[in-house]
Amino acid sequence: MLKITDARVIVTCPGRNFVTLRIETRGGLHGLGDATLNGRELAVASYLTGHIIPALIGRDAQAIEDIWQYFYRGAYWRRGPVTMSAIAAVDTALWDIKAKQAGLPLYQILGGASRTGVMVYGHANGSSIEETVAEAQRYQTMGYRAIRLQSGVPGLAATYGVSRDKLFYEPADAALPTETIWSSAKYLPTVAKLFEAAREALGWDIHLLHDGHHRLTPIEAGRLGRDLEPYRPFWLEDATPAENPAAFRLIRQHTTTPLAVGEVFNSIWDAKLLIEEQLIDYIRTTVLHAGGITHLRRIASLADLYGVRTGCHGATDLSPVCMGAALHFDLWVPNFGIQEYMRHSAETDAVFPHAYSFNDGALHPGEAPGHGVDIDEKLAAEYPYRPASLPINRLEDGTMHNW
Ligand code: CS2
Ligand code: MG
Repeated sequence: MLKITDARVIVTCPGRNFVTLRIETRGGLHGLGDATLNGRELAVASYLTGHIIPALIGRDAQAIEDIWQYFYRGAYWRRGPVTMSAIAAVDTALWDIKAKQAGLPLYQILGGASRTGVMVYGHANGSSIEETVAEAQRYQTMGYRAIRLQSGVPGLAATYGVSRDKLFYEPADAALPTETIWSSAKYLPTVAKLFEAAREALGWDIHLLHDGHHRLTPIEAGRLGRDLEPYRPFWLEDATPAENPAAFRLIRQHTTTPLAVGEVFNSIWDAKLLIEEQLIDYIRTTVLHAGGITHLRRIASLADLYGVRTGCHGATDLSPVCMGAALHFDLWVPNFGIQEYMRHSAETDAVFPHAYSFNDGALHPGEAPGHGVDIDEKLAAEYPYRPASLPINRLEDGTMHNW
């Protein structure tokens, strides 16, 4: 019995808000889990503090599966991003402890390395096609083998994925939601032009990706997928909102462009139909928002049966704790596809010292026992929580739309 003696939630804002769960055990081993939900951080912190931690103290930290089932099956009001992010933080912290107890890096506990490194994709964005392509060339020079392209849209003041700061992208830019204006009619003609220019400049020996960010109708998504086929994208992400997975049947009728979905999913049930009908090619669920390592392994195993590969979400609003744990998962998982890698700021990296490192277009989690990420609580305390909301989107006539 490795008794859980204490657990606490650490909220810190080194440039953006992060929520971290720390679990302590008798004998001094501790584990960390990421519980960050962009724009809803305090909801998860409160769920952990009020409903999870009181029932966690005194349990056996080794009983990862039973604890997962206790907090999932034991909650009458199941699923949803808040609940599953909280369960994920517990699960990740317990896997961290399990591996530390064995004195091994987490990937060894999961089944060992299935590859030498974790191919990642970086984010090239710019206000114009030219600026975006130039940024992509910079990533190519840095050794990235996969690059996501997001460009400004003529006639729109803002669009998804184009940031003021080239280093990292943080959309939660105000206490109350910033209102942005969207036009699919203005956006759609620009993407193929962007990819044509990128292929011209970067060549064909590099993977190029794009995120539609939930904004198109199914037929518009099918059209965009077809427009991009000559430029062989690695994937088109969130081409249409996935609340209705059946919409992807229509997209599949019109394009062979690979489709990626799932960063907003929080359980296997969200992904089941898309995977079983092979309506997607990559599943984007994460260690953080989809119930931790324990549940993400189940999703990956279902996906493996249908030739669907993993493509875990890895934006700056997922902390280095999530990235560290994800990389151990990525190194092990047999049907690995790619890992998103939006670099964190220097102040974030200082709060979360970590063992993972980048080399030749790939990340490696390192060989430190556990997931290899820690938190400097003294430094974390210097960055108090700051209210921040994700933007909302309206069409040009004022109609509410997906951001
Ligand atoms: C995006 C995210 O990285 C991605 O693919 O969809 O940046 C997303 O917008 C943020 O994680 C939302 O908080
Ligand atoms: Mg996305």
